Amino acid sequence: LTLEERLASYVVEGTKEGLIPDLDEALKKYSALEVINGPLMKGMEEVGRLFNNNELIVAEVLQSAEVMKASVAHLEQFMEKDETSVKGKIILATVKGDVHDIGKNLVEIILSNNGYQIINLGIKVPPEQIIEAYRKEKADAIGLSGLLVKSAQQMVVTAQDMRNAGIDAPILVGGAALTRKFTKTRISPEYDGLVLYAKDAMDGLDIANKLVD
Ligand code: B1M
Repeated sequence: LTLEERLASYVVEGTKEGLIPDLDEALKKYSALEVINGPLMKGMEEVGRLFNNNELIVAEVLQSAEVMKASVAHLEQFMEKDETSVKGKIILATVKGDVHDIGKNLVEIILSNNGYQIINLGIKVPPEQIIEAYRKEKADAIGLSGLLVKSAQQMVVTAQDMRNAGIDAPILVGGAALTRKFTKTRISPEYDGLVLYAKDAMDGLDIANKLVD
């Protein structure tokens, strides 16, 4: 197997044996983020495909998730850091009913490496908790992540609850459950502030930078 194929296969097989030396090898060729977005994400996509075909069980997907998390944890130290003063404060949450957090945590790393203070509320976060945190932290924006089809609907509910609570801070949304179109036609009409869709973590950073400028 090539180095890239090996990296994808650690994720697919859910094994960490040999992972770290291969990640270090890959860093000679690629940036940390390229390793994540390239071979590791390719492995995750394959996991999703196999899971969909009932060729993997949840316990196996969890092991794949562990490999992805360990890889991101190792690669984080090699990511570019912008040491400038705090640009803004952003709340992050995976919406109610959804446990997927690898993408959200990647967004946290990218944003905090680039001057943002992140309040990460974790997974399965109900709207009330987001509203409470927003008020307590006086955040500049709220980031919602969701990977399940039902999470897209949950974002609509979350936006309604936030509007009812009188909040109109910008909302950044992302995760495989969403599309730009869904964001525009379903979430935005339920909210008074801006609702912006990010296709990946770097896109999330670009949008956050535009918001604070
Ligand atoms: Co789940 N799962 N899962 N799963 N899982 C999916 C999402 C699924 C598509 C797999 C499939 O069937 N093909 C499917 C959803 C189907 C649907 O609703 N249409 C699914 C399912 C069905 C389920 C369960 C229901 C399975 C079950 O129990 N029967 C269950 C749900 C539990 C729940 O949430 N209530 C479940 C559970 C799990 C595990 C716990 C085993 C594990 C998650 C572990 C964890 O996160 N700690 C897991 C995993 C790993 C996946 C797949 C395989 C991979 C997800 C992932 O981590 N990708 C996934 C299939 C797939 O997506 N290919 C699948 C890597 C990650 C970096 O990408 O999160 O998309 P992602 O983030 C991207 C962008 O989306 C974006 O930036 C990142 C890249 O830079 N982004 C944002 C994300 N959030 C953002 C927020 C932003 C901006 C950008 O701003 C705020």
